Amino acid sequence: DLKSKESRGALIVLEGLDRCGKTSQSSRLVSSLEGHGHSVELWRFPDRTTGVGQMISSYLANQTQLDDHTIHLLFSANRWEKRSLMESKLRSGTTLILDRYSYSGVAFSVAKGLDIEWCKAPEKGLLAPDLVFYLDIQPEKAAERGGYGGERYEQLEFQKKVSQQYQMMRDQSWEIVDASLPMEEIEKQLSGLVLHSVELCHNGRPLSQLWP
Ligand code: 2DT
Repeated sequence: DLKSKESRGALIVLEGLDRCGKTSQSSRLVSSLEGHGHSVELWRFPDRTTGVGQMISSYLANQTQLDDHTIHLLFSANRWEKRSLMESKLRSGTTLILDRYSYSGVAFSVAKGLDIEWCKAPEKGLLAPDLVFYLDIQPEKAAERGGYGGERYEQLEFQKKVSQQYQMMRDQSWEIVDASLPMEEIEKQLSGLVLHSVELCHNGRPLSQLWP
């Protein structure tokens, strides 16, 4: 059951707007943890490799149109299809670094106008992260970084709405990181906190479920 006291890996989530740097930071974290001798994997959501993930990917590429509720549930289903593997990895002692998770699911859909409680409901029962980082950047600054790839949500006006939703959702447990700092500085902040969290999990911190 979820209360088992065996040594387990930590579930770490990185969230933020497009171009906030979370993808680079996720892979730096993996290297850093490996360097400390930990077993660690980098996962990202959406996971575009599954059947559901391919539907999401073509929606994001504007190749298909879907009702806002429908795509919301597909993003959630894409997490549910990975849930049992996620739990077994964690229980076997592997730490998982997630590039986006349920918070993206809620922030992006609520930014479109969907009801927040409706958006949160299908996430209930997924594994709760041990640590959530929010890489904080002004939408305008993120847009200046360039490299929006032309996917559906990569537009300044929409990113501003997503940013507001993240601000609404975040609580005291989140680690807010200034994403405009130099990469090395951010990396230092993140890896210190992650190593601490990994230690807590190894020492028996119980796994819990959304929404805590
Ligand atoms: P990437 O550019 O990081 O691949 O994200 N999104 C993501 C949602 O709308 N709901 C979700 O549940 C998740 C995980 C964020 C692709 C885009 O999909 C959005 C950006």
